[in-house]
Parts: sequence; structure tokens; C-alpha cells
Amino acid sequence: MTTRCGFAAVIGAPNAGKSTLVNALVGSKVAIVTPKVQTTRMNVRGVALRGETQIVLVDTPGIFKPRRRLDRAMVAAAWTGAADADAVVLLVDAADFAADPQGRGARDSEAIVEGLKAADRKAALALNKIDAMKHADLLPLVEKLNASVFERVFMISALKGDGLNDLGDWCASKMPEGPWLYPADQSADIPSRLLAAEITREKIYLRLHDELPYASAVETEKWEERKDGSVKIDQTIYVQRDSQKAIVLGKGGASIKAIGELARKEMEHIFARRVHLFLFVKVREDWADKREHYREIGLEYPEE
Ligand SMILES: Nc1nc2c(ncn2[C@@H]2O[C@H](COP(=O)(O)OP(=O)(O)OP(=O)(O)O)[C@@H](O)[C@H]2O)c(=O)[nH]1
Ligand SMILES: [Mg+2]
Repeated sequence: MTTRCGFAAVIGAPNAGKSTLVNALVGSKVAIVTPKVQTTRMNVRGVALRGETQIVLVDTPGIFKPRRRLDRAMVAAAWTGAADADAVVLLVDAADFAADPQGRGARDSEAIVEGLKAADRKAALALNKIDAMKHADLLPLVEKLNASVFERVFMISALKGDGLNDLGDWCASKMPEGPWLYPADQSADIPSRLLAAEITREKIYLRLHDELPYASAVETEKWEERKDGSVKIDQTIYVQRDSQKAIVLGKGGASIKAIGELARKEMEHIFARRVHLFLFVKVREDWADKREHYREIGLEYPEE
């Protein structure tokens, strides 16, 4: 039997629902999801199977007008993900676009359409979050986004699952013939230490607000297998100022305790074993300018 295998990159403006879509197509959580923009910082691979076809889905950071060094690295990674893929899905938050056609999300999406055109890159357009809008508002949007540059247009809800079968079939049809890259039972390609750090970062995004999530990074320092089958994980949360450290800790340590509790529970679920999680908070003003941090999460380091 001939097998097929290739890469399908999901790109789009921040908060479009890319990570939600990749998790839904894969059928398990490979990428973290939060209501905040710029959650995803690196390309994450998840594996979906459809018959004899293996689709390696690439979740990418949101594409927007970058300012900080970290932002530039994230946006560059997203475009690289698209350039390397056999299929590209541009995901748009249609509910947000319809509600605010001049808004930041809409402008970012339009700029990505221009980018795809300039690169002569064929893609499918997927209008997401149709569960959260009037369907009558979809048509004008298709026109506005210049749907003619797209091979196909899908209307989906990554959250509820609507339209995902057709989109998955389209991705599968784009995969070239070839051997599978991953064993049939593997759904994620992210080292456990990194996934553990991402899980903690997700809880920080969910629990803390304003600039704090963007000023923080998480690294897994130690991963210690114990004889009883459990694992001890030490992680450092980096922030940029003393005042931020105080916020992460919270009154009497309440905040970090809650973050640790949520993260540990999810790690236990994902790694299917008991986890002892120890979180430390350190101030490192320039973590976002250190090469090692970029290497750690697999990003190219922008020189300026
Ligand atoms: N109503 C609705 N909400 C959705 C849908 N898909 C995603 N969301 C929500 O949109 C928010 C952002 O989802 P993510 O998957 O983190 O979005 P993203 O594009 O990966 O965001 P970044 O990584 O920050 O670029 C979350 O609160 C999701 O629950 C959908 O189909 N309908
Ligand atoms: Mg994401």
C-alpha cells in the first residue's frame, strides 16, 4: 500500500485559534491554548493520521508586526513553517474580523494574505470561530480577504469541531507519497522537558494578566526519574523585574502555588504518571535577549 506523509502548517494572526485547531486535528493536546494573544512562541509539531496518510501539523506563532526581539523570532519561525510545508492553512478569527474589520486582528490577517501572495504561496483559507458569529457575516469576509488567491475556503469551528473533517481531508490530499516520519502511535514531537515548561507557561498566561505573561519565560532545569515511577521536575520562571517576581509569587505565595497546582495536575494527566513539581522565580532582566533562551525553545536568534 502506498503511504503519504508531509507537513501542513497552520499560520495566522495571534489568537486566531491555530493551537486549538492543531490540537483538534491531532486529537490530543500538543500545543498550549489561552485567550491571550501571542501564546505560542515556537513551531510545534503534532501528528494526525487519515487512512494511509500521516499529516505532520505545524502549529506556529501568530504573525503580526513585531517589535521586540522575541516577537521577530516568533514571526520569522511562523513564515519558515509555511515555507517548509506541503500545505498551508491560513486561519482567520472570522468572528473578530466581522466584529472589527479595521481592528488589529483583521489588519494582521490581511497582511498575511499579502505575504502569501508575494511569496506565491498556495494556501487554504480557514475562517474560524463560526460558532461565535452570524453566518450571514461570513460572505463579505471571504470577499474582503481576497479569497481568489486561495485554493479552498473552509468555514470551521476549531473549538466545536465543525468543518474539521473537510479541512483534514484537504490537508491529507496535499501530502506527497512517502514513508511516515513518525510511528503510528506518536502524536506529538516536542521533548517532555519543553512540553512541561509550556504547560507551566500556559498556567501563567491563564492566571496572570497585563504585561506579565509577555515578560515571563519558563525553563525546565531538572527532570529526575524516581524509583517509584514518579518524576521530579524543577522549573524556573524568569521575569524581568522584581515587581513582577512579587506578582508571580502572590500574597503569601498564593499565586505561584495555584500555578504550580494547575501545571502539576495537567503534567500528571499528559505524562500519565505522578509529578512532583518545584517552581522557582528568578529575575533576569534580559532573558529575552539571551541566545540560550532561543536555542532552548528552538527559535533562530535575531541579531538585532
Ligand atoms: N468561540 C471559539 N473560540 C475559539 C475557537 N478556536 C479557538 N478559540 C479560542 O480562541 C483563543 C485563542 O486560541 P489559541 O488556539 O490559543 O489561538 P492561537 O492562534 O494559537 O494564538 P497564538 O498562539 O497566541 O497566536 C482561545 O481562548 C480559544 O479557546 C473557535 O472555533 N470558537
Ligand atoms: Mg498558539
